[in-house]
Amino acid sequence: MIDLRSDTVTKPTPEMRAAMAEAEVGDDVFGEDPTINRLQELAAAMLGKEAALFVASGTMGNLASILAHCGRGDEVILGDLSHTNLFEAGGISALGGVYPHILPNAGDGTLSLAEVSAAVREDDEHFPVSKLVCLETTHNRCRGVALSVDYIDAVGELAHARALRLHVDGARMFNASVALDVDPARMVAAADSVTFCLSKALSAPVGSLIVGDADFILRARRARKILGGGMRQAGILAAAGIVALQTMVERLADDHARARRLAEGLAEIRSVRVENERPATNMVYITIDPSIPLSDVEVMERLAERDVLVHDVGPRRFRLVTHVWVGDEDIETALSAFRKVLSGDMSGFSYSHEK
Ligand code: TLP
Repeated sequence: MIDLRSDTVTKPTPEMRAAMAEAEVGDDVFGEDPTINRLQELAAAMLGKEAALFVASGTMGNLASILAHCGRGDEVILGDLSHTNLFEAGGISALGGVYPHILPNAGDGTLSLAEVSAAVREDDEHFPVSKLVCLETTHNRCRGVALSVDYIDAVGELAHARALRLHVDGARMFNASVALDVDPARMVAAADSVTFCLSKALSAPVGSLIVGDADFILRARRARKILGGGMRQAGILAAAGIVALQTMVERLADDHARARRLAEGLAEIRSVRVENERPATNMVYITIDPSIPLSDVEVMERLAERDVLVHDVGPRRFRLVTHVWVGDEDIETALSAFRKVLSGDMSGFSYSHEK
């Protein structure tokens, strides 16, 4: 199967499995897992922050971070298309009593600085207390765009000037730093906290990290415990994470090149509109012309019959994500599957795919 649904589907590399088998472990709730400690030190050093915390997932990383920054009734400013707003089950409100102040994301993943500034509340008993701004890079629903360093700096400056903190959901921040060719620590220098994931494009089986200053990480550790995320001999997982950080970052450029080839090929198919013809990183978003007499489910089924899996973000829209398990030939096979399915070869209709 050529699984383009997400980079979350990547499986551990042989080197990761070997490191997992041999990992030295201990009780991490006591702070005694040497492999987790090593991973946390590595993550903090790579991102230029004081400390780091290993958590089970990106969702837990964002939630524990927001709980560490905000109390009940505090307000967080975030984008309408952010993963935290759309796909984290409203956890910040459900579990933290944190009030979301939602602003529209522009197509490039940014929030308008003027709108962020206007969203910060005055000190008045009628209002929630503004505490935090959240950004996302790369931005998933904004087609994998990477926020520029200047923009992250500007939001950090604005937030800090108003006594707010900045959290970055950097689930795919290494895709961003590779695409921008900028040092990861520099990229998030303005952020007070960052979540990044090991189990997406970096191909580790489980886990994310939160980074920030030492006091913040202590509070995040408490939040992780409340969420039931204090793990014991999880050094087995952290061992794969160390390999991921050491071996899987540079190669992300290959995924980005393949996403560009995929986008180019798809753009040649008449019934496909590629939303990001020059993908910034590893995601391609497409819309299928309404004249194609197949439902979204049928499109996916027909592609799956040709060994290609895509993610339905409907209606008529699909996301395709490249990652380490998708090679050059797979891209060509996927393009040929799209051409066949959308030209009706196997669908009982005739539709030329030529533009
Ligand atoms: N994103 C997943 C799905 O939930 C959509 C994917 O396939 O892209 N932040 C961002 C920007 C993410 O894209 C994701 C996962 C998360 C956080 C949450 O990470 P996990 O799945 O580890 O909780």
